[in-house]
Amino acid sequence: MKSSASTRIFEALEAFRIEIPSWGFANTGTRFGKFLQPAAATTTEEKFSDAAEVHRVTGICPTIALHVLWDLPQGLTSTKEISALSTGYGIQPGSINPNLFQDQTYKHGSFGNPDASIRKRALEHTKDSIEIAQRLNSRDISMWFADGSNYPGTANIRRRKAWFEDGLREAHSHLSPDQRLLIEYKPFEPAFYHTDIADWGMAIHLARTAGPQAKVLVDTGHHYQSQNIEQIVAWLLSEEMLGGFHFNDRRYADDDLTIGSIDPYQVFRIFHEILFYEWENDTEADIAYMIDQSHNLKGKIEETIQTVTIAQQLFAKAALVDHQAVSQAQDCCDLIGAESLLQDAFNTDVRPIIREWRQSKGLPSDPLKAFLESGYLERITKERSARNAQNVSSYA
Ligand code: PSV
Ligand code: MN
Repeated sequence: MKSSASTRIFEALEAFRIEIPSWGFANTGTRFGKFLQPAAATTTEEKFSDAAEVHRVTGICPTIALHVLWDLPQGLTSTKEISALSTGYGIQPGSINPNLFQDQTYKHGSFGNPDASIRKRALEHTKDSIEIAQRLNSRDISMWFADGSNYPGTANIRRRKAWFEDGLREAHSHLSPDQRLLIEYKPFEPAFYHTDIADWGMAIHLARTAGPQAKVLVDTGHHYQSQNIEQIVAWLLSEEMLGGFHFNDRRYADDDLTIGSIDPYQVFRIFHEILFYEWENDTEADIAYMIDQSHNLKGKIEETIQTVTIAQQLFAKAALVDHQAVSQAQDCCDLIGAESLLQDAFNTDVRPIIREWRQSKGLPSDPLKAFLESGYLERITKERSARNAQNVSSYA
């Protein structure tokens, strides 16, 4: 007989899937330079292969997020190659990310550019991305804009807002009924004075203006220091506007560090708000859990496995919270009682039960160990090192 804790954890693990980003396997760095890794992926095929390896040992990463420019350089024509890779490696294309920031034309913005012909070009790329997603059976199109300005007075903030409203409304009209447009916000970087979609308030406004299939995407690194992210999550849930997450951890800015490496309790609190909402409303929140990290020093596949297993642990811990008891404690203002219910769940070692669950699924009980013993890393290091020694481009 399973204890109620293990039943809760088993149920939570059955439901928990997390998407990995193709760009997490490629060489990346900082604005100060890149340290190339001999085993980094240099082609889209290698990214699929690495993602398949992560899924093989964890069992919870069936999809890979794709960035159009980096993974589908020929746009719509590249969908044939992606479909073949998906079949070959048993990994489904996940969210599709248009690239509206890298091309020289986007120096002064994309949807918010004062030049109508550049706005049109950005919209065409977005429409192509929606069609790419349709051809690949991907549901979500993740919109992140680097648009903004560096100096006061240099941009008409209100007009740019209106251009964003128009562009997103138009993009939304091209979605098929089951697709979603996820709108990601970020308060700074690459722009340092104003960002056109700087916070969740702006994102929710634009999503509502765009149409019913537009939702907000919360990238955990896209907040100011010490901002209460779980409160934002709770509000978005209550407004039925939370579409998904880009998980990563941060110490200072948008650092894209391993999930939970700096503040695991933060991730736990986010998961708790979601599971508490689901319990209270007897519903399943339709949320895409995705990772958005770049590992310029840690081994890429190893780090992705580490991230996925930590996310799984934190989700399992959150599933241990006794919602009925929290609700009662909140109602009678039993502060220590309510808080302790969260702390007790967070402090429970869920790893033995997760190992049991993995065994019940025929998965390795220690995914990282299984990967390191598989010989895959040695093989790709040999195969890729020469190419990586020359390849200084990032992401693609
Ligand atoms: C921007 O910082 C971001 O979070 C967006 O989601 C991009 O698509 C991703 O990182 C990769 O640059
Ligand atoms: Mn992101």
